[in-house]
Amino acid sequence: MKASVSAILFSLFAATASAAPCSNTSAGFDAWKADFAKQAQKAGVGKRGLQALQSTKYSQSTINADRNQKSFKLSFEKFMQIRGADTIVAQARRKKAKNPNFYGSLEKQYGVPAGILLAIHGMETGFGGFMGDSSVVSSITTLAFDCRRSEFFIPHAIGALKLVDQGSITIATKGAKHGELGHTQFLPGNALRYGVDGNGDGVVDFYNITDAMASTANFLRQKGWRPGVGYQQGQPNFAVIQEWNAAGVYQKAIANMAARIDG
Ligand SMILES: [Ca+2]
Repeated sequence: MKASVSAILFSLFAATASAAPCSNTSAGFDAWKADFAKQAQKAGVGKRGLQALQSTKYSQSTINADRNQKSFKLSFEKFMQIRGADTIVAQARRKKAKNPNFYGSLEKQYGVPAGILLAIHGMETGFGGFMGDSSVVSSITTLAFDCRRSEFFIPHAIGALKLVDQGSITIATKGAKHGELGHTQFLPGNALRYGVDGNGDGVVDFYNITDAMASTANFLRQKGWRPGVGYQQGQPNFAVIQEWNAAGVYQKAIANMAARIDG
C-alpha cells in the first residue's frame, strides 16, 4: 500500500512541478524562461511584463554577488563606523530641516517619524546617491532560475513583471544585484505590494523621492508600525524595523540613527 501511495504522490508532484528545472549556471535559462512565462501569465502578468521577461539576460554578476555574500558578524560600533553613521545622521538632519513639511505629512499619514525614513534612505542608497547598476528584471529573474533560493525569489520575479505591467519599471530599470530597486531598495514583490503614488502623478515610481518615501512609510505602517510608540530594542516598533531588514546590527543602527536624526 505504501508504495502505491508514494507512487501517486510522485505523479501528482510531477504533474504540478515546472517542466524546466532550476540551474546553478546559465545553462537552460531560455528553456526555463519559456516555462516561467506560462507560470507568470497564470499569475496575472500581462503583455508588457511577459515581453520584459523575454528580454531578460542571465545575470552572471548577480550570481557572483550571491555566491560571495559573507555572513558578517561586526560589532554594532564597528558596523556604525563602517557605514558612516555619523555622516548619515548629519546629512539626514539637514534634509529634514530643509523639508519639514514633507516629512511631517508622511508622519501624519503613516505614523512613521522622519528619522526612521531618513535613516533607511541614508543606509540603503546614501540618500539616492547610488541605487544600483543591474537590470532589476534580469537580476530577479536570474535568482528565480538559480537553484539556491528559487522559492524565495519566484514571487519577487512575478512582482517585477507586474511592476513592468503597471509602468513602475522597465527592462532597463537599474537596481542592486538582487533586484532591490529605488531609493530604499525594495525587493520587487514588496515594491508591488507596498508601493504608493506619493506625488499623485499616476505612477508608482520608486526612483522618485516622494513615491519612495511614501512607499517606505506605507510598508512600515502595514507591517504594524504604531504611531507615537517607541522603536528602540525592546519597544513595540522595533519589531517593525526587523521586518525591513533581517540583520540585527542593521536594525539597531536604524533605531539608533533615527533617534539622533529626530533628537
Ligand atoms: Ca508618482
